[in-house]
Amino acid sequence: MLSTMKTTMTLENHSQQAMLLEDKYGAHNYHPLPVVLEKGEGVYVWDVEGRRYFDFLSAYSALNQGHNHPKIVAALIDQVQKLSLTSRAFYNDQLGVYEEFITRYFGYDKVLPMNTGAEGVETAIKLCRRWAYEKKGVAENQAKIIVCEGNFHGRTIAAISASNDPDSFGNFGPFTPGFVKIPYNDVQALANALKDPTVAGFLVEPIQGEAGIVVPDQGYLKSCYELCKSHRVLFINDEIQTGLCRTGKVLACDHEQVRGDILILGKALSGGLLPISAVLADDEIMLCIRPGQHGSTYGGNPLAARVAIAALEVLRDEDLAQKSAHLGARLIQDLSAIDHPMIRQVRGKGLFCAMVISPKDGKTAWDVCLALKENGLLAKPTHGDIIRFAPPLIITEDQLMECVEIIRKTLSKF
Ligand code: IF1
Repeated sequence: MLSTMKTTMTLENHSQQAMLLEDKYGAHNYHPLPVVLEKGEGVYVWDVEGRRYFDFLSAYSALNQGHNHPKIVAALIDQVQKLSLTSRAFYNDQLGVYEEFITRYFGYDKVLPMNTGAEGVETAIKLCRRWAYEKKGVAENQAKIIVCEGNFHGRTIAAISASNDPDSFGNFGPFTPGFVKIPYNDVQALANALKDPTVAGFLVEPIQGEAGIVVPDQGYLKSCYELCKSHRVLFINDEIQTGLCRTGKVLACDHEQVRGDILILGKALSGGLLPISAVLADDEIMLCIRPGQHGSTYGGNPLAARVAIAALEVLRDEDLAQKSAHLGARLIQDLSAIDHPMIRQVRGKGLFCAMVISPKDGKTAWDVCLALKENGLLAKPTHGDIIRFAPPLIITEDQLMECVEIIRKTLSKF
């Protein structure tokens, strides 16, 4: 039916038809930019009308290696033709190899493989609470986890219970107890909260992504880590968005030589090919969960194991941390040099950059993103006035300069 309709439609209608189908048959839990994508390769995506765009969102840093990286796709195709899923009821020949690879890659004793970032966060919360009762001696059901205002740790009930963003938690109550909220980038606030002996963990994003790429003061993470250490509280590092070379280091916490007690990874762990997340910790924490006490159907599947190894090898072999550091400094410098009344601030670290936009003549960040789309660059605002600029880390300097010119030219029209 649809295919015959497609031949009789003008090209422009392909997009309209796709958007109408989503509107009619899909939940309205998103408000996407009006562009319908059909193909992706490297830093580029194409819409159904054949127009090419630079992808400056990278699926919120799930595509650090670019769209359909050939090495990662090859690993997926090879494995999917052999064995994709066993469940954890049985062993498979790929999981142990992956577990050894990723634990050595990041320097932890063990990994608990999951699928989405939110599941990784939930896993970390459960590990932290279990450690508090079994190792720290906190009374049962009394463990608290400190979180920061402005955080984003996923869309689950526990994650939104930790959120102070009404868009995240509004009308989804009742909420999970045991979260203490403090201001981000405020060491004294953490010190005060740590006076409570029932505190088990401090869950933090090294740079707050959804909040609009909020970079804390130099030394903040180190100070928080030291405070956690001195109070026997676990530093839980949510690197789902900031990790895997995005900010110019393998992990954002590497900028301050901080090693979290629990490390949560997701997104680019699969290079954008399928949902893969991972929680890493040493034995004292990880062995608090025993057989039958946690897991998931797809967690640790052999397909994810192969894909994740390839995704991590690409980050290492193409030195994407150094590329992100070098090109990110150039991007932030060049965007900061654009003189325009709508630009309130440019900030970021590596190729993890944000431009804060002030409305002008009724035009907002959304209008800027619509105009950027017309000029061949896809980005999307967060919190209304912040445009995130986060291209795949494989972008070349020439391509980046072309994108800076697109941004400059687009803004000049406002
Ligand atoms: C959406 C932004 C939102 C995350 C951190 C855990 C998760 C995320 C630091 C959960 C996921 C995604 C979710 C996605 C858009 C994007 C996002 F922060 F990146 F901008 F929503 F706020 N911790 N962030 O950033 O991982 O379960 O999604 O795999 O919800 O549309 P997930």
